[in-house]
Amino acid sequence: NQYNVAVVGATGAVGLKMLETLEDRDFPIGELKLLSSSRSAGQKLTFKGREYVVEEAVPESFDDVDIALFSAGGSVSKKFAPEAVDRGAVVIDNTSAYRMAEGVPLVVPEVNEADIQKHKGIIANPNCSTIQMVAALEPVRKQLGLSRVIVSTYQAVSGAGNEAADELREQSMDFLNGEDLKAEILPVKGDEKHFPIAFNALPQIDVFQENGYTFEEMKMINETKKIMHAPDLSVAATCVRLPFFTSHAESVYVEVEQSGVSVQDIQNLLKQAPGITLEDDPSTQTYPTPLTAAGKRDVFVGRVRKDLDHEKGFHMWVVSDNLLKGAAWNSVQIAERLVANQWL
Ligand code: 11C
Repeated sequence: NQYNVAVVGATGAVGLKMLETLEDRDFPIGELKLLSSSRSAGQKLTFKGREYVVEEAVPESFDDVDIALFSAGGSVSKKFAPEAVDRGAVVIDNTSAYRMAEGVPLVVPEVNEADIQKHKGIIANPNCSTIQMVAALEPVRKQLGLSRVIVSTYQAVSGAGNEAADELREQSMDFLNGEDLKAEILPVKGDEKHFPIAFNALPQIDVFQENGYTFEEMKMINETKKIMHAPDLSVAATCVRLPFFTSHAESVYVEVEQSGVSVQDIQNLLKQAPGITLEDDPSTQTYPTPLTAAGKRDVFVGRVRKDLDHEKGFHMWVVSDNLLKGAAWNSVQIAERLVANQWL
């Protein structure tokens, strides 16, 4: 079987990775449509050696489309995802527009693949920093139970899009040349103040909510509970942007429900888990970093340690390419499971 696929937001940081991933995985595509806002329409992109012109998305773009991968911002998804569904497509949406909506599955295949089949046209792809964390924690939760998660993130600028990556590049050059730094995008495009990211760390990702947490932090908290079907799990997050381009890293503290668990027990669970690579050996300085994880589809885990005071507490370091497992690969993986299980 072949499927007609549309990629909405094809020219963006995630859209380009979606095309790369569809090509790498040899996804069974009949016809491919590359769509964008009017601003990027007309650009040319190559897929499997053939050149495609990016078209402006309009409702009729979704006629005859089987699977539509959206990654062009929440407002585009709100406008066009229902149109695509009305025309018979299944939407895999990589924005926050529908993630917490009742009846919309929020899926990380290693955790809750079976939720895909409950879709009513839209399947949501979680936030990148959430995906890698739940993929690493699910094997632990399944076997040992989980009562508490406290995470601090170290996130790449590409999470905020190509403009943020350009801003880091320019500021880094200016900093090294002793010039004044221009900050216009980060921490959040359109927010009141901007601060340099080069040689800095910004404890704000996305806008602040009334409770003092940022939207990124609340995504990690709420999405984790929904994906794991664990409304009572305690989750707290602090999300920080750092000056590197690719991969998010996370320091994760968990409390398991079982007693008497060892570091080796957790390492063994992670070693056997799908989509996880354990890189953990202090004696050889083996642990994942953003640079070593970039360009790879797995979630990498290292630095597994037992808390020194809490018998059921463990710490670990989780790193993954935010544009691949955090976005494009997770979306394509959902599409693969959708067609393999005939859940369209
Ligand atoms: C960041 N995690 O690094 C964000 C990007 O909700 O899909 C992903 C935003 C989202 O800024």
